[in-house]
Amino acid sequence: MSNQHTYRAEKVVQRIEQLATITEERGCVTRRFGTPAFIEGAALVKEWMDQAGLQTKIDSIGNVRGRWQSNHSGAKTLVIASHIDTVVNAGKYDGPLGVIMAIDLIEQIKSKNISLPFSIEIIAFSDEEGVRFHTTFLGSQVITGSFNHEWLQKKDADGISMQEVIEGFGKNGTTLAQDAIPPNEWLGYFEMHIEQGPILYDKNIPVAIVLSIAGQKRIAVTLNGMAGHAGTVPMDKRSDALTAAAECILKIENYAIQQKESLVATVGTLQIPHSAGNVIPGEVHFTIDIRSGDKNFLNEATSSIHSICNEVVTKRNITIQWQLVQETDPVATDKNLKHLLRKAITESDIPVVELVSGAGHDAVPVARIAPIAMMFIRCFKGISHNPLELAAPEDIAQALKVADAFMENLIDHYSSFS
Ligand code: HGY
Ligand code: MN
Ligand code: MN
Repeated sequence: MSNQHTYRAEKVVQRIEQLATITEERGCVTRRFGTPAFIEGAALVKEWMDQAGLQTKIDSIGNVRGRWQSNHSGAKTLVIASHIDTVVNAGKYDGPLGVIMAIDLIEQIKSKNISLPFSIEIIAFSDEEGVRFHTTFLGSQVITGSFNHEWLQKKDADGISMQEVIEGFGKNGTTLAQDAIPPNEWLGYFEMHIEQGPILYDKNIPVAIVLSIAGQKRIAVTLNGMAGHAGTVPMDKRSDALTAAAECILKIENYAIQQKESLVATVGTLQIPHSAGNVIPGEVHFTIDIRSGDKNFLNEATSSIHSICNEVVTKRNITIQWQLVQETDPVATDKNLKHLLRKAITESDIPVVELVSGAGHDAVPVARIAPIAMMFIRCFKGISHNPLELAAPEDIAQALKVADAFMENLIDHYSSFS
């Protein structure tokens, strides 16, 4: 590995560590959309983009954007992006790695003083995870013009609306539409991201090409039974919302295990309002995250899981509210961009691995209006959404080498037209 790539990778890791010190909670990494920690982290990323000589701004949904304008008339825009919001108690690499590597990539190209045949815009998206308002891809949906203005009224767990959060960082929901990049201006989209799975780790290969990204549905479930005295209500006279939820959750897991070749389903949150040790739970809220690479099967599996829950609550004399909060179809990456990325990997003497992404990414809303490409970078045992998340500097160096070659291929390809 060249010293240059090793040095650049070490600088990427330093920035990863620096950004990770900016968090809502000491002792772990949490930077949810629109929080003071998020705003501070965005300012740091904007500083790095300024240092790279880009035209920078923070847009009305909090995306941090750095643009290198081509002087070719009619030049389209290549967006290189990922996200800087995190889940709760997150790893340091999920999102920030792709943004920080993108800034390094541009610095590298700028040092060559070439005439860029297309514009490049680096974007640090503000809400890929959807942790605060349970609507993922807020930043990329603004960029692609698919943001639903009704979401502005959504409230977080503290009753604060999205509109208030946006006003809190000095922006205004009425200008969201102006922040979109019109479909005809897109050349394409490129995202670098840790794999968040174990395949590259097991194969001992540093990077992979993403073939497609699984579709997902997020469901919010409320079960209502009858709160009661833990000491006086006989066991056969209860409508216990928590035991009903427990039976639903285990049956959902069992169903997904039976369909494990093409499905994952996860109950990631469970809330018991007004809970107390001596009270039979009368109300429970939980969320179901259902994913599949096959759109029809995703729909089929979701209705099967709904039926499973209905059967459980009927026999337990519980009522159920089932709300589809968010859904995205599976998307495929672009064959021309895949070809250039495959070429770059081969030129870097790395075996070509092609993977389907079970994780969602900001590339999903972009795929609706522009060609997308994604490159995965190996992470330690595939661990992610966990403080143990880690990408080795030598893998980042290899990924930078591939990304350099990919950008050269793109620039050569489009220079021949302009
Ligand atoms: O949940 C996901 O797939 C991503 O981490 N937002
Ligand atoms: Mn991510
Ligand atoms: Mn994530």
